[in-house]
Amino acid sequence: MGKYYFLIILTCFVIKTNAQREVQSINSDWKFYKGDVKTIYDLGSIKEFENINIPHDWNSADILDDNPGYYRGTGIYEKKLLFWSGDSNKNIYLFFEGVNQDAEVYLNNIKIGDHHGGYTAFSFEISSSIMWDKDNQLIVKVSNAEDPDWLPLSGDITNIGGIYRDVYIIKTNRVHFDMNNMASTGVFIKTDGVKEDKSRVSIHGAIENELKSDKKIIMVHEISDPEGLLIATVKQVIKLKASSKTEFKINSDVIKGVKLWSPEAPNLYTVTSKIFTDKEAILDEIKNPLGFRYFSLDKDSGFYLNGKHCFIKGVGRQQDYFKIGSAVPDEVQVNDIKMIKDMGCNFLRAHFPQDPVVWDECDKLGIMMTGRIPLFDKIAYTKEFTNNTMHMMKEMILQNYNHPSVIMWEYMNEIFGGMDWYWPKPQDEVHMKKEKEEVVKLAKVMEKFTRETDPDRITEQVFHTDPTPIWYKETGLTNISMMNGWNIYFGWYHGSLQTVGKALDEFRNYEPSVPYIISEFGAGSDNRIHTDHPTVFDFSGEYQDMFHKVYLQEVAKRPWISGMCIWTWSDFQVDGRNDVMPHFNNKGMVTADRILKDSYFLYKAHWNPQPLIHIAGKDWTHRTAIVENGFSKKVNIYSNLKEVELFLNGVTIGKKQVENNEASFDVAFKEGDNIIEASGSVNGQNIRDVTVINYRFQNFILDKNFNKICINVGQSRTYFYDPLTKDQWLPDREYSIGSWGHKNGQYYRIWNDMKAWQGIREGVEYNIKGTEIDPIYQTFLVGITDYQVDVPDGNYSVELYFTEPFQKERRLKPLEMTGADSNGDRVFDVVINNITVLKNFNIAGQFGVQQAVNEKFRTKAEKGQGISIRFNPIKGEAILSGIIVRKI
Ligand code: GCB
Ligand code: CA
Repeated sequence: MGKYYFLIILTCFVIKTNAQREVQSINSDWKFYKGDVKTIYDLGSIKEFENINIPHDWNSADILDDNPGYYRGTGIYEKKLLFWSGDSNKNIYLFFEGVNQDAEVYLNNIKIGDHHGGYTAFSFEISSSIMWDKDNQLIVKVSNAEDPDWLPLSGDITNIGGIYRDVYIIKTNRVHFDMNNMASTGVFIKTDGVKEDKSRVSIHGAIENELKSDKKIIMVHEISDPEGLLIATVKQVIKLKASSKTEFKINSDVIKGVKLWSPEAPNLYTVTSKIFTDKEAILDEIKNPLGFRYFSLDKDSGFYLNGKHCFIKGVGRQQDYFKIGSAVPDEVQVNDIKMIKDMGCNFLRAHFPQDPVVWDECDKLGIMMTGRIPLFDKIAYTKEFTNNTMHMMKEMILQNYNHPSVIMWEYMNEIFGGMDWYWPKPQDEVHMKKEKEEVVKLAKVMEKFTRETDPDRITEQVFHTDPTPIWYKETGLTNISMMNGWNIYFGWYHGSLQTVGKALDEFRNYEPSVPYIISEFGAGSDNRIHTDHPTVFDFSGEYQDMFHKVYLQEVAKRPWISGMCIWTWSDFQVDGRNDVMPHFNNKGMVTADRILKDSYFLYKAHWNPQPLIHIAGKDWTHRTAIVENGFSKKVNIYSNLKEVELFLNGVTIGKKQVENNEASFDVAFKEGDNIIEASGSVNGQNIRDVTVINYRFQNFILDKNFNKICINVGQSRTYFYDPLTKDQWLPDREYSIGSWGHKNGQYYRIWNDMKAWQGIREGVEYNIKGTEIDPIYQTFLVGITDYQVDVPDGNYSVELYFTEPFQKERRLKPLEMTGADSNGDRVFDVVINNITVLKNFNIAGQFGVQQAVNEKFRTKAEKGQGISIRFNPIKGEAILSGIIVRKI
């Protein structure tokens, strides 16, 4: 009964809306096969189809595993589609929001079309291939294999494979707005005269008549204000020729008193475009966003929106989420934009055109955008490559032309990076000359093309600063676009935090006549790592905050900087990255699963005027302090209030003035839970933040209370918290009587003369296979012979953590001080309390390189001698990464 009623209602609904276009997602119930077939007719032989839903990213697992690289090849998607013959008088389209990277689409074994480039939408008409009232077989053959003619050719991204954005079916009448203009809406909206309050909306586009006869139609565009009230209508009677496309261009009358679009007040108007028959039956209807705003740039004072100075506060974003890779649902993307807004940002940059839902949300929330195509590090010199680059730019512009959020188009990122970083050095002069010439040629083509395609937006290129930024100036690349973006990583990859200000000035002086934006800057952090002594590349949240504070200060002194765009919004997954979190770039303001980091709140305090109090270090909930009795430690509060008061376990510690959005208190922590509350008031409203920090005190002298100690051997500054075991790993130290530590051995400090952290950063950056706690293995002592832990008498378990960090070829280089012998060998015995527990231990030989190895032993401490661990070298020097001693 219920079902029957539902059917009737559904039918009525279909009949009623029949006149207009219908848009429906087809994301569910697909089949997927990772592999290729010879021809489309061989699909029947595939047995291993997997059931999946869209969005789908076939690399979400293999970019996180320990094997280098990820599947780059072909994948086949299949879906059954049923079309009702009642629709046979319609035009039916498939609309893909994004498939990475090449797609071939077949319906019932007929090739419908193909599309290249992973980040733009495309659509195909399928009407003539449909079998009505029957199952239709849709096949999408996707490839993410390297394609020398298509961007991106490089970059810090994963070239994932898959239908990773929504797929839709669109049904229209035979007469409809242009469905054949690069998956755009077919209607393009411009505004003029906004500045003078004489706004005029001009609308152009095309209408397709797929009837075999001429047709007279009435085209209407209704402009509604943010509340939905109709404020203007433009109308035109058009005679459409049979089977043809007719272009139109039409202006509204002057509209006065429009509400401007801005980040503070994103007044979003709508243009509803309709086609009627001359009998007033509706044939088609689409909606487009409209915003009234104008902007300009000044080389000395930055960016102006609607005549007012507007400092650009941005983040860069990838489409990525923890463990699901690029297959990010719309909801997550929308939440991202909301969180970005809440952080106080007014700008978004991405390395590639974002999902349509992102552009929409930016319109709604008032986030300005730069649309960018993924051209990184290098180019190809072919005509195809140039054409493809233009093609992608055009798709991006046409598909997103109407978004008021878009202020800028960008086409090259760090384009000389390829020859600066990857080519064998010394670089080959001929090759370099050629690369420079070709890049400049392409930049000029792209600049002209972008300006012609959209004369109303700013054009931008983005440069890198190390080691040879001068190439950008020498080649004239800095004098082509309307805005120069500089990716500044001083105090991270190179330079130091002391040189940030100088660097900002230096790159501006390359081309003082061109407006300047910091298009990227950032530092990584892993919320398992914390420290009281932040140092470059330690991946502590404390260093990340310190880094960002310096940038905020230096930028504030320079009015000519149009804005700063943090790299990056969230930690994101990239197969090839190593460091403390292999496969992640962790420069995010939030983690890959969207946990807010302290830096997020630092910016929020600076950029979002809503009252905020945040206790920095809140995510460092489980701490260990190496202390004798109690101890005192600074707690920083990020706030935009004038004054904050801090309470420890309900008792006030005092009030402090907030300076530079920060107040700092000395807190005498006790062992166990410490309830920290910060509070203040503004306009009679009480604002507070509260957290519980648990301290475990580790006495310096190991006494009868000793239970367990975890030592991150070879790491002298940072604490590491393992969320799985809840172990708190302490930094290593030199031995002193009654305590623990190494008697000898060298902290291995990574060697790389290009990097800021040369000789500072402890350990190596490699992915250690077979573990999640890479930072324990990545840091180690070389040349250790004695480690001593002065536990009281009793029975203990001793767990030793090892890895051979170096490939043989590095072990063979004496300069690298890996401690291997001249044959690259390293063999040693391990003796615990005079018992040899590991004989001829050869890590590389037995386990391979960069493998996590741990060995557990039992031992007895007697006569007040504690536990002594000896490493007797046989070939080369011994190496040790970590120790856990536990009472049993
Ligand atoms: C850059 C790139 C970006 C990287 C970033 C980094 O300059 O534009 O794609 O992810 O550096 O974190 O190294
Ligand atoms: Ca270690």
